[in-house]
Amino acid sequence: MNLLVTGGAGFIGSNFVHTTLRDHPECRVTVLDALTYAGSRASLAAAGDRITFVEGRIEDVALVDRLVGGNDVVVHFAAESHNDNSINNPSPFVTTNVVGTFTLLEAVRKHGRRLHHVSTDEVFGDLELDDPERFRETTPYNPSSPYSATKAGSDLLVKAWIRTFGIKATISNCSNNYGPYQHIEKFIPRQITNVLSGRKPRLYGEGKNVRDWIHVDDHNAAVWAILERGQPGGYYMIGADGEQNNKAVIALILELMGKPADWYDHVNDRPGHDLRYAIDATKIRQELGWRPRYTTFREGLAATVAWYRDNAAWWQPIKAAVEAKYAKHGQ
Ligand code: NAD
Ligand code: TDX
Repeated sequence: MNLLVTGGAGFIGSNFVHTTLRDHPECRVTVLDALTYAGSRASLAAAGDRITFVEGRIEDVALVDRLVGGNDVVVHFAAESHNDNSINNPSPFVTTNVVGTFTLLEAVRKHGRRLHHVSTDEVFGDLELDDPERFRETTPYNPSSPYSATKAGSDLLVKAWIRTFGIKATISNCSNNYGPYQHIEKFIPRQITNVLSGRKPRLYGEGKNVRDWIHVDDHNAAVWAILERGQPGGYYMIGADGEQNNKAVIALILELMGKPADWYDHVNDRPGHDLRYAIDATKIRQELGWRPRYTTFREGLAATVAWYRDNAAWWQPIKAAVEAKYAKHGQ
């Protein structure tokens, strides 16, 4: 199988490439990535010359047409992915997430190729802390931020292309990922690298907000289950029953890193901050037999702390600039 992986130099995409080379050596992998601030060739260094790397944008019609035509399956990770950035400057989110996905869809339609579209639980909006409901495949879309609105837009385009044009596509909506190669602007690696740099972790607001954490390898195993056994036109929720509030996550990071429990700062909250995400992954568990391998958050988080400790060369050069950007917003 010839796989085109968009966004393969980013966090989840690079882990997907490494998983694929290890577990599916029969696949030929081409990565299409624009190498924005979030993408890095260093995240693919371990793949060596076993992949073809193309630097380019998913909105480039001619390039996308050629690459989609030359592959069997497209796994679409490329996106602008950070909520805080989408609040400060929404424009690239519309271009990449909406126009980029549209460009891929038109090429997939023309060439009759299979597409898997990687999306997020944030398209469903948020839940109250005490709501017994969790997001499932039938939950209505209700996004809150410019990021989640553009991801919702991209999902709806894929759904329309499935129904109207009969393209062979699947969609997954996953909860918050953590693991190696995650950009240090994101919550967990920001706090780990803060501690490693002698800075206190930074908690938005009171820290009551809940996220449903999943290790990136479990997310990618679910994507593979969909590629191999998913129903054409099917939608799948991916989550590992990992609900934690942000305060508890910081407490665990401090404990794992040998710091006092109160060694963190409260900083400005995120405007429109979603309160809680929670996934009901019954469908993918029952229909595709997928199960998360990381059953405790502590185990996955300890491995992630060790990865950032061992790979300082990957994140240290950008740490000061990331923190300077946050400081401008009192975060
Ligand atoms: P990331 O920001 O780490 O990586 C995105 C990658 O896409 C980068 O390598 C970047 O260079 C590339 N890219 C950006 N714009 C591009 C463009 N116009 N053309 C080509 N490449 C471009 O993101 P991530 O966290 O790895 O997320 C990957 C996907 O998974 C996204 O679609 C995101 O919405 C989704 N997702 C992420 C999470 C999470 O917790 N991180 C959870 C659920 C779903
Ligand atoms: O320094 C911080 N302090 C803090 O308290 C940062 C960066 C974040 N937070 C809070 C905000 C959120 O409640 O932590 C939580 C997680 O924040 P992010 O890492 O920015 O993730 P989130 O906004 O939940 O979105 C993530 O999960 C869904 C990914 O970035 C998205 O790409 C994915 O779709």
